[in-house]
Amino acid sequence: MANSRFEYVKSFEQPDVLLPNTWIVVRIDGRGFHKLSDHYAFKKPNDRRALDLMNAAAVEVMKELPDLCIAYGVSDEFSFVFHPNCQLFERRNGTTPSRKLVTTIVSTFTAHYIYKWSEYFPERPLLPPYLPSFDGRAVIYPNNRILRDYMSWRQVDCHINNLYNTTFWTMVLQGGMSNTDAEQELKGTVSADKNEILFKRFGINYNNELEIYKKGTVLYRQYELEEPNPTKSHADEETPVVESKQSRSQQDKIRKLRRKAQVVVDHVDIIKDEFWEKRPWILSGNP
Ligand code: DGT
Ligand code: MG
Ligand code: MG
Ligand code: MG
Ligand code: MG
Repeated sequence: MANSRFEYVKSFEQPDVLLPNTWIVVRIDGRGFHKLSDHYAFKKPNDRRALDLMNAAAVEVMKELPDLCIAYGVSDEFSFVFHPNCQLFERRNGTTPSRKLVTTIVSTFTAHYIYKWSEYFPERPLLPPYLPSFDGRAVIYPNNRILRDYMSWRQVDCHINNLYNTTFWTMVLQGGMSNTDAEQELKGTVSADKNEILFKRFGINYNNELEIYKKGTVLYRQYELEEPNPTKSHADEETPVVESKQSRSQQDKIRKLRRKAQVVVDHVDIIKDEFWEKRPWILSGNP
């Protein structure tokens, strides 16, 4: 582009770089899904089709961006995780702009969510002004332990909210209580109290609820490498600093392997070591 007297406006664009060699998590969240879920009559507390649609859109994001190594979703949110050795958008030069990653993920996810909507809700066409949109943010985490604590935080949140919502909506829908009365009774209760209300009053054993509701959804790539009986734990070892040592062709090879791998949709514990020990490639980033 030729120089023009207008070009100086470029200097107003400020960098928003993400530190190199760190985990990057982009978390997206549905905007105003409280209203949206009411409008399209999502089942309370959990709508299986709505969750399946979230997961299907997230799988497409994983397929389009092979640099993603794991994702975790619950309710109207999804966290997408880039490995420290990821060189998407020229991270090699330390110049991955946060906004570029976030906007790419948010728009790719939203596009697929809307595209697939009619497959999951054929009888409820999307109509303005109730169109789904998502916000997003990128956060960096300096090591494996903190990345795993982030993932654990989201899964604990899933558990706490789901136990509350399951109890609340059972009291309202099966127990005939008003929203305010149920809310009042649940104020200050701990998990054991809610389990007891469910079991004693409604004969519901919370443990028998679906795993997708209790644990949320984890997406990762499956290779032939799975270690069925891990003998040695690599899960807590720090990621070696490989960024500057991986050549472009190595990166391309890894991307190819990742593209070919199947994206698995799972509903399992990601807090304990077992999940990470069985799939060492997620933390090692290779492939
Ligand atoms: P935001 O994120 O600040 O724009 O506002 P919301 O309304 O999206 O609030 P948020 O993200 O804190 O909470 C998620 C909302 O989505 C919550 O009100 C319940 C609703 N939601 C998500 N999944 C389901 C579902 O499976 N069934 C029903 N009935 N509602 C759901
Ligand atoms: Mg939000
Ligand atoms: Mg939301
Ligand atoms: Mg949310
Ligand atoms: Mg362009």
